[in-house]
Amino acid sequence: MSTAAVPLPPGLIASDEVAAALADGRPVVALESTIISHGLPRPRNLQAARDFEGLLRDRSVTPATIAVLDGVPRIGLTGGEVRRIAEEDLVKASVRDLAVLAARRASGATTVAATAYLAARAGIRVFATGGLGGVHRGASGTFDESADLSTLAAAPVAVVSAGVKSVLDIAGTLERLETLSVPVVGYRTDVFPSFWLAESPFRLDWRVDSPQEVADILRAQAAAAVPGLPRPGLVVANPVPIAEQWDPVEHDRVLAQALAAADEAGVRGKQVTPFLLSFIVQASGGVSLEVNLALARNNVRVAADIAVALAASGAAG
Ligand code: PSU
Ligand code: MN
Repeated sequence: MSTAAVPLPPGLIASDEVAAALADGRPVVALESTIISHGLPRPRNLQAARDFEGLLRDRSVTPATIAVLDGVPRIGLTGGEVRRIAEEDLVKASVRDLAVLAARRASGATTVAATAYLAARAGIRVFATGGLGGVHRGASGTFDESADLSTLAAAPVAVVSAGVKSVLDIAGTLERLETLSVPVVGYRTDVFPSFWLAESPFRLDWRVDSPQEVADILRAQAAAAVPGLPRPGLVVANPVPIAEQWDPVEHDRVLAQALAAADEAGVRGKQVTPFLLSFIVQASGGVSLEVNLALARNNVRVAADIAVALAASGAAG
C-alpha cells in the first residue's frame, strides 16, 4: 500500500533510492554511522557497513545509512560515501553537533541520538544499531549520560538494539528511559539484554514476539501523538542469539580491565564509549568484535522485518 510521502524538511538530503522508497511507502531502515567510524576497527568497519546494507536489500528493504557529509545531513549514502564514513577520520556527531557541522560544512558520523533525530525528521520509523548509549557507571558524579536517551524522548523511531553494554549502568539506563517516557520492549525476551550477552539481571515490563506487534505499537504511538508535543521513540531490545554471545566469565574479566583502564587514562566525554569499545576488542583478542558484528546483524534483520510489517499495513505517520 502506498502512502503520500512527507517532503523532507529543508537541509536534509535523501539518496534517490531512499527518497523513492519513502515516496512509495516502501520499507526503509535507518543505520547509524558512528558504529562504523568509531565503534568498529578498520577495515572490518567497511565490510560491516556494506553487510548491514546488504542484509536489508536481501529483504527488499531500502537501507538509509545516515551521516553528515560536508555539512549536509544525508539520509542514505552511495557506495563511495559509505567508504568515506569507514575510512575518513570523521568527528563523532551527536544532535548538538549538527548545527556546528552545517555552519562549517564539515562531516561527522552520527550517533544513535543524531541518527534517530534525523531519521525521525525524514519520516523513517525504524532504525537498527548495535547498542544504545546510556547512563555511565559513576554518572551520579560525572553526569555522563548519553544524549541517546533524552533524544529518544522526542524522536518517534523504533531503535532495534541489543540493549546497552555492560560497561554502562544498566539499571540507571532503564530508570532514565522510564523517566523520559520511552517505552522498552523485549524482542522475544523477558529480560533486557546486555549487548555482548543475551541477558542482564533486569526484567522488562513488556515482551513482543513478532514484527507485527512492534508495528502495532508504532502505529498506536502515532495515533496518540498530540500536535506540538514531542513524540517518543521505542526501544526494541533484541538479544544476541545465545549461541553467539560472549563467554560470560571472559566478558566479566575483560570488562573490569576496560573500566580500570578508562579510569586510569582519565578518559572523559564522548571519548569514553569509543575508548572502552576499542580496549575491549584488543583485550578480548577480537572475540568481542565478532560478537558485536553478530548482534548488529541480528538487529538489522529484526529491523527489516519490523519495517516490512509496518509498510504492509500503511505508514505509522
Ligand atoms: N554502543 C556500541 N557501539 C557504538 C556506540 C554505542 O556498542 O558504536 C556508539 C553509538 O553511536 C552511540 C554512541 O550512540 O556510541 C554513544 O556515545 P555516548 O556514550 O558518547 O553518547
Ligand atoms: Mn557521554
